[in-house]
Amino acid sequence: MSGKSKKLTRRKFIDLGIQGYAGLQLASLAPGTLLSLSGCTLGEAKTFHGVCYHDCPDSCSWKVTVKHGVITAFAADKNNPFTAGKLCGKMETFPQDIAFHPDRIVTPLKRVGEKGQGKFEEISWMQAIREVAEKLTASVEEYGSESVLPFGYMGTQSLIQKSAMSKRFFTKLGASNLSETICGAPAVTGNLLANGQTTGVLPEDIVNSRYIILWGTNTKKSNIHLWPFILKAREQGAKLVVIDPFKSVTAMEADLHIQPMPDTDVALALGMMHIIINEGLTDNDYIERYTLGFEALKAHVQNYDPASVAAICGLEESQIIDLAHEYAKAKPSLIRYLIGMEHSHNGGDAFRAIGMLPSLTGAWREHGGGLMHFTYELFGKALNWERLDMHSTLAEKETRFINMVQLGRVLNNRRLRPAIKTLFVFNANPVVSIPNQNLIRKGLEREDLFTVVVEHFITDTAKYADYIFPATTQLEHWDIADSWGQVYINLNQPAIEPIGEAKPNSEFFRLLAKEMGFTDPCFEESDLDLVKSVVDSDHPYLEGITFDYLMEHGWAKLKIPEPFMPHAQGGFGTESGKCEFYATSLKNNGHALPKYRAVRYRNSRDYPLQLMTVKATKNFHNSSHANVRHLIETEGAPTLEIHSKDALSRNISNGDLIRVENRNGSVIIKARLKNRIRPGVVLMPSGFWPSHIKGSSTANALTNDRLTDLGGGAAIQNCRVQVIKYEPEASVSETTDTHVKYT
Ligand SMILES: Nc1nc2c(c(=O)[nH]1)N[C@H]1C(S)=C(S)[C@@H](COP(=O)(O)OP(=O)(O)OC[C@H]3O[C@@H](n4cnc5c(=O)[nH]c(N)nc54)[C@H](O)[C@@H]3O)O[C@H]1N2
Ligand SMILES: Nc1nc2c(c(=O)[nH]1)N[C@H]1C(S)=C(S)[C@@H](COP(=O)(O)OP(=O)(O)OC[C@H]3O[C@@H](n4cnc5c(=O)[nH]c(N)nc54)[C@H](O)[C@@H]3O)O[C@H]1N2
Ligand code: SF4
Ligand SMILES: [Mo]
Repeated sequence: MSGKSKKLTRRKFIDLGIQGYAGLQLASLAPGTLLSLSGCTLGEAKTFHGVCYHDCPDSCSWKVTVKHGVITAFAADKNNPFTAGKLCGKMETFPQDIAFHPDRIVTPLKRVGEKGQGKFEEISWMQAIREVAEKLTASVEEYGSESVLPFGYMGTQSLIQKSAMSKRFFTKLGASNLSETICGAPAVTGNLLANGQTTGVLPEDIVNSRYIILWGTNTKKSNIHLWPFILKAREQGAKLVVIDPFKSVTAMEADLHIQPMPDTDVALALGMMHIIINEGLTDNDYIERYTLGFEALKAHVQNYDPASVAAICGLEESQIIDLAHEYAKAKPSLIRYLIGMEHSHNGGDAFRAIGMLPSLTGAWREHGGGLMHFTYELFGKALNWERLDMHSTLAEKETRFINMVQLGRVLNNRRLRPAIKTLFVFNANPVVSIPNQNLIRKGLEREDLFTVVVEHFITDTAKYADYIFPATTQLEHWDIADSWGQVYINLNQPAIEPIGEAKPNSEFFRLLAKEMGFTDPCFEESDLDLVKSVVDSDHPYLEGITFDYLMEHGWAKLKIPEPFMPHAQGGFGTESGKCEFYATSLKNNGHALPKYRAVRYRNSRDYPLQLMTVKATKNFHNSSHANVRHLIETEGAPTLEIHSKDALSRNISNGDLIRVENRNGSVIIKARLKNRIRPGVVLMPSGFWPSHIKGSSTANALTNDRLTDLGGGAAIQNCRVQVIKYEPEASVSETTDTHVKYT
């Protein structure tokens, strides 16, 4: 970044910020200096309520104490029983790591270099908004409003800054819609087909379970606040089973780890059904009353005998038989799934088939028995969503949907009518997080593409922007959060003034709406108005949970009648009200019953290994925090898990630098031979920023934008690669910006 801010230099601002956070040198700094940082009045220490903004099932509550405009304490809210007094390691030092990060963007920026080069100059908000509005207006006039694509995702999942104003803006503009499919779409679609809702057993009720299967979810890393409840269940005698092709930190703790080949879970579930049905381990009364299509399912699973399933999954027959017996006989038995295995070709049907198991055994009848998936539908019922997005008052026409998984393909598709000419990226870092990194970069390089990014940092995506606008963090703005993994609603109060000239996402869209001449009153609503409107609902789950209540307490548990046993007596959300083993609506496209479909790979001789790229990092959250030095150091350089058999045949030893490659790209990384993965499969963490890595490519440089069987999700894991020992003279450029050291 070049140039100076008109007020404070960026460097000085950050210095002040860090001193401010540490709460040091209060005596030696004139109060006025600190005031200029925070704008807060002098006086007593004040504590503010807040909530973690990450796309995480836990949505932890926190408290921020500010004195003399300086943050003096930042910690988990000890009163919230789910947060239980602890944020995860990556969030404990959030204020200094993110809000006061020395690379934080503090003014709007305009590109002066080549696209992707990352050269910008500072520009005032007024001027930048004016220029963006002019370009947008001209482009919409020439190419139509659907040539505009908003690529906004879950960088913050709190409701106001996620999409409240942006949704209004893009609806009014008539832009293309983004299908938000990178996370959850196949899992939800699969579960909905079977059960009509994803809400099952509530997280805290897992303590009542006596047989717990964590199926394709790495709880100890990705859902850490559920773990203590699992430990409690184990203290009371529960057996813990983990089903995961990788020996994750969670699998290491299990009583039983079942390690199938990736993307074969649907076959495993159908194989379990084969045994449960044929051996009469079913709850026939439950099936009779509350399910549909049992006879069709019974006939179908005859194809999934233990021998066939063992061959598909790469397991022993006895493992499948024992698992089916134990699961069907244990009471209460619970299956916990979340996201992991949805990123595969068979992902949707895997979620559907597994979601049927509790209805076969009648597990739903027990408190703590059944299926645990998402909780967001409870908030869907309780909160006032219509007021939030105002869609019905703003939409003038139906506009097309663009699948976010295929961003690279879409940006490079010259036959698309209209082609994407303007791209807004906010709450997202697609160059890192979306499949086919190199195709996305190629699309972002297009000279005729106008790209606007709203961010905290110049990410590997923001480097391609024509304009970047500085966004506030959760410490600096109002918000309110629902959750997809628990049942607490949280208020987020701003604790400090925005750093530099940062503004909330909502304000960016308000200013742009004004400049575009959008006069609808809903663009005038403040963030505080929006927060209040969300809880303006008389749903019984919100009884007594008002804005005033949240101002005082910060969070509240939804008033859900207890014990919550949603399907003890049926009550499924499907059209029939039953658990549907057979989906009549899909009769004509071959999807009426869940089915294993083998994927055929081209060039499998050249690329014989199956690559899994998962969120295996403890210290990053997707790509967030992957630019925080101490977290990078704690995490260490990314490694490729490879079985010693596959390594040996390639003359690769533990710690060797290797090149992982396929037709999409190549990644230079170190080998790790811990045999936590099966032969034939390799695993690499996603989340690292390409610009920090030798070779400038990370996991998604190898992945395909192939879609899943259901829900239009990303079949990221159906990816084949070859692995070779890295020869430094190979034609891979090295970056100078290397934070991750290979020593
Ligand atoms: N290979 C592979 N790829 C994957 C996955 C995988 O398992 N393997 N997992 C996928 C999954 S499940 C998900 S959810 C996606 C996540 O993908 P993304 O949603 O793109 O998540 P992040 O990469 O963390 O990027 C979020 C960005 O939002 C920014 N941000 C945070 N708060 C704000 C704010 O208030 N305003 C603005 N304007 N910006 C903000 C952060 O700085 C960050 O750069 O990744 C997916 N990608
Ligand atoms: N530390 C940390 N926590 C996070 C995140 C993060 O980036 N870092 N991201 C957050 C987000 S956005 C999400 S969506 C959640 C996701 O949380 P999870 O549901 O736990 O999903 P993943 O982390 O994608 O994968 C979980 C496990 O699924 C396994 N898996 C992959 N493919 C298959 C398969 O075909 N079959 C089976 N049985 N298992 C498979 C992987 O090996 C992995 O160990 O975590 C959230 N929490
Ligand atoms: S990332 Fe998840 S576990 Fe960590 S503080 Fe945020 S909500 Fe809690
Ligand atoms: Mo996700």
